[in-house]
Amino acid sequence: MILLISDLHLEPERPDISRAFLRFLETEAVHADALYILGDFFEVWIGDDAMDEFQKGIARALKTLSQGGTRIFLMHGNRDFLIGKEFCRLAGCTLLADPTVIEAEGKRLLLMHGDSLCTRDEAYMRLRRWLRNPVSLWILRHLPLKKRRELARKLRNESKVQTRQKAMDIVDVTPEEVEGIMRRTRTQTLIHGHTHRPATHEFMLDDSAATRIVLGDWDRYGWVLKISRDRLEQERFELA
Ligand code: LP5
Repeated sequence: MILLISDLHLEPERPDISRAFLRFLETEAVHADALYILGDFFEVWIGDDAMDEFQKGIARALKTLSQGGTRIFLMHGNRDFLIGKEFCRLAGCTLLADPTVIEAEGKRLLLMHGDSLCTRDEAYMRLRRWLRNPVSLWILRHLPLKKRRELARKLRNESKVQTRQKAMDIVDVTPEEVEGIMRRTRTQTLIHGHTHRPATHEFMLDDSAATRIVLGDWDRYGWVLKISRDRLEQERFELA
């Protein structure tokens, strides 16, 4: 069985979420062949060199899981795209490109964080292009810590203000983008997070049935998608 989660937004200010996550590792993930974390695992990540005790503790918990035999795969989200090799080494996880196609439990699955599908959100697309180009990434990684913290704080504040003013369909995935990438990757099942709108969408892609599963964000509840040969189901559970 494989497990998929995303959008935990782990931070010291939400000990209920990190407690639930640690419990999830010990009770659920430990029995899985692989755990896939599809982005926004942390609330914000400004570089591996800025890792604090909270983040190191999470890395150690993942390492324990990986040493027990569960493979761990991590994809960047829009909050933690600066996670790098050092975190992955500490956590015993493998960084996944966005998008990635995997073959697991007899299924071919397209995995994404989901933010790149929200192309109607032009202001975000501009910001994303700027933040993710190799030159910006190099500059961001080499800024002094104080500057990175300040920049992350300003971006969060501006994002909060602007996101509140955006229409619901602007901040959701664009159907044509979904169809386009599923055609290009020859996949019938897409799994992503980001939008915080957990659901399973069934639709026709050309002449075949297709599915888009949106993973839930961990806030009031925790969410996990469990996939085995005969089952594909997203479960919601209480954090406490
Ligand atoms: O995150 P979420 O889901 O709330 O909103 C996203 C989009 N916003 C973002 C920005 C992040 O929230 C904050 C980034 C965290 C920092 C990570 C490290 C940064 C590196 C810096 C330090 C090394 O991703 C939001 C989408 C929403 O998803 C739904 O898809 O709408 O996009 C925006 O809100 C973008 C705004 O529309 C445009 C923002 C322009 C910012 C202008 C810069 C201001 C500060 C400059 C200071 C020099």
